[in-house]
Amino acid sequence: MNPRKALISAAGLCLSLSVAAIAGTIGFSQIGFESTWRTAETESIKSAAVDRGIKLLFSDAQGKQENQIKAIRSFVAQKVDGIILAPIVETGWEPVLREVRKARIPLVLVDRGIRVSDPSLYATLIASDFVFEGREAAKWLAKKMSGRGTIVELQGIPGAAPAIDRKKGFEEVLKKYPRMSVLRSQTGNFNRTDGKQVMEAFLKAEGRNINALFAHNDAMALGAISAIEEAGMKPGTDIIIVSIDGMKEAFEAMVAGRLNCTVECNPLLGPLVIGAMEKAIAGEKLPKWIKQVDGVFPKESAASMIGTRKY
Ligand code: GYE
Repeated sequence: MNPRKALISAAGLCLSLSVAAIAGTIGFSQIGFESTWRTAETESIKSAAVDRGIKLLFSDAQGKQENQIKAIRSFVAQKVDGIILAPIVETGWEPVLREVRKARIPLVLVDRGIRVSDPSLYATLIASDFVFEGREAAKWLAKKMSGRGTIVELQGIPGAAPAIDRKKGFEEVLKKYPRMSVLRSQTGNFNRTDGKQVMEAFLKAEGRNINALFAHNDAMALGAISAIEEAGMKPGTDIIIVSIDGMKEAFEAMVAGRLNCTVECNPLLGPLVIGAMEKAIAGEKLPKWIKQVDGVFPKESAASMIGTRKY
């Protein structure tokens, strides 16, 4: 090949490589729509893909891990350039992720971590530190309750990283306060309806013995707020409530005095996720955890902060 021709075909190769890296097809396996937090995340990822000219194949698993596994297999069969996975639970991913690696498709985890023996099964995890969030919720509550009182806890989906780690962080701090105790702790599956139902059961069993509620997300706290009101009590006053996510709706509840504190967990991860995916496709090595930094927002900050909330 003459040098000129070689140069032209090299340029052509570069062009097609960069087009493949930037404007390929990516599959996204989402958990479902358990909360508006998740809807905000989905929208963020979809619009970041559009901004980068990427074709996004979206699959909603309707809350079932088996559907996520099926979706991943179908992405592999379709020979996508990359896969984004929001894993519903921590375990059970190794076999399917090995298939993905064998097909040489980079996989980016978003918003929840997984437990695998071999970290090379995924490129990176983009998520918050849930142990930190649980600790912050407990620290805020301990201060508010002056180190004494009874708590009920609404947990997230059993086996999900944020449910496990938020509980862990919360308990870790609570150990320092022997006069604070968790009366009851049960899952509300990260959704509003279950949050309300489980809070109704807590109220039936414990009545006015409950001083505080720790909800693993805002959606369940909002459901619980309705249950408390229907039981003739004042949420935010009769029962102190701290939750996690920092949704605009939580800020509205704080402005209305029905919620006391929310610990942020940012779902607007689209640009970060797509950016990381492009790097992974280009063969760049990424840090194993791209950690999000979250703030704590007590009721007192709600009125001045609500205008800045984007989800
Ligand atoms: O807190 C919750 C959601 O995985 C971090 O899942 C996420 C959590 C979030 O449905 O609202």
